[in-house]
Amino acid sequence: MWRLFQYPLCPFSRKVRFACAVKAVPVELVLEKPWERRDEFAALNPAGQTPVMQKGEITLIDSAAICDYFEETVDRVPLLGSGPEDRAEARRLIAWFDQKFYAEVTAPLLSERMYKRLYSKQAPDAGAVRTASRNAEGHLDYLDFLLDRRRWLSGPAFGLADIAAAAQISVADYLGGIDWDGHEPARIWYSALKSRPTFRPLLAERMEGLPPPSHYDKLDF
Ligand SMILES: N[C@@H](CCC(=O)N[C@@H](CS)C(=O)NCC(=O)O)C(=O)O
Repeated sequence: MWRLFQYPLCPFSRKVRFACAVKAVPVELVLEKPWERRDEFAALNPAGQTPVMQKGEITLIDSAAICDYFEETVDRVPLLGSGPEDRAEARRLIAWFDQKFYAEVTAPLLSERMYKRLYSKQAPDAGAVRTASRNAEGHLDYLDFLLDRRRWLSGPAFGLADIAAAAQISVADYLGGIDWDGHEPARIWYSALKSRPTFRPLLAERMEGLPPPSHYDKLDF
């Protein structure tokens, strides 16, 4: 079985887990806290980042490379769309969430509300949290805009763009950075994802010492 080195609030690991669940690829979770800088983990991934997937002699690193690998090797449930234009649009949105949303929302929230609280024992910087939440608001506006025009984020079919977005948003939501009020299209889309058996195990998981807000795993939020 594939082993996935991850921790519960790593959005890139959530993306890989969700994609593997949809493709029915069984995965064994291995807890890895990248900030602990374990030598054995550095030997596996010189970048020292989660997620890493390993099976026998094969080591896969980077969520985009990992998702591409399973898209190429597992026919079940294609996740990138059928034509080159569909795939380009899906990849644009995957990069949007992996890079832009992560830099503007998820990474500052992880730093302020997870890392400082659990590890460096500092108070969060309220200004940084406010800025991340304001940025999240802008991203939800963009989701509403897309979902007013499309059934799923990159087009008519559910795919990796939805998975990448749900991975980032679920972590930001866990950390209290998402205000769903006034975002009906995004809320309906996220509620549909939350009800999927392939996504529910992610929502059931908790980061030790850091409980999520009460609405976090509710279908009606
Ligand atoms: N591009 C990478 C990003 C992975 C990433 O940034 N992982 C974070 C955890 S969410 C990490 O390991 N950070 C520790 C570090 O960069 O030293 C991917 O998509 O897998």
